[in-house]
Amino acid sequence: LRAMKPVVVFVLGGPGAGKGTQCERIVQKYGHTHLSAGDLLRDERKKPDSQYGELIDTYIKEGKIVPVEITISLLQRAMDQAMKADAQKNKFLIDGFPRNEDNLQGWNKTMHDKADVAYILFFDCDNETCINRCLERGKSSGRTDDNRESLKKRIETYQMSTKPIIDQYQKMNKVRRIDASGPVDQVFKAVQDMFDKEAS
Ligand code: UP5
Ligand code: MG
Repeated sequence: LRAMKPVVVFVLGGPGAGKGTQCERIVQKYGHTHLSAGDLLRDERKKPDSQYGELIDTYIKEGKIVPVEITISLLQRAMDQAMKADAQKNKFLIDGFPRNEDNLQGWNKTMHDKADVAYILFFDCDNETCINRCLERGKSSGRTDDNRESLKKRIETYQMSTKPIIDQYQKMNKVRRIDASGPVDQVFKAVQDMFDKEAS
């Protein structure tokens, strides 16, 4: 059996929109491999020998977007590892990426012949709900960016840099929008309807 080319769904939406939560459910039901760019960056930051630890730290606290070379190298490594473990498991959810033009260009440059992007799964959620979810999580998450000051910047970055990327894909009819403001089960119901339609 030949190794299959990875097929990628980019999962986007504001901070706290529920990207990670819904990706976990999708993995259980549809068997994708879930790669969260934010989680990969946080893991990298924790490594004592990482040359990027401090940079990642600062960017995350400030809600700024890490230079794409770093993020892409982490994503590529994680994809390679997953494909090595199971070459037939080629469906990926890439969560929280691409967040800006730099990310998108970096992806296109490095990955255009290595993976196909199927569409953007867009979890659409109002800012207030997003902020409240992250503040609630902040009581126990230990995330350095789940506080009002960082959240203000994360929302700003999302509106200024990430929304235009979603709009760009929308013009190519490559956005699947899900209302993400309701309870988890309700959102996942909409996700399933979408996935089942997409597959048929
Ligand atoms: N929750 C989830 N769904 C809910 C629902 N329907 N109803 C009620 N509560 C719900 O959920 C957030 C919280 O809300 C949880 O407590 C959950 O239980 C609850 P989660 O599923 O974690 O939402 P998610 O959208 O994944 O939120 P997250 O905080 O992860 O979003 P961000 O996009 O802000 O964070 P990410 O980890 O992707 O990025 C963090 C930072 O890393 C960025 O700000 C940036 O500095 C950096 N970064 C880059 O530089 N480049 C990248 O490519 C990626 C990240
Ligand atoms: Mg997340």
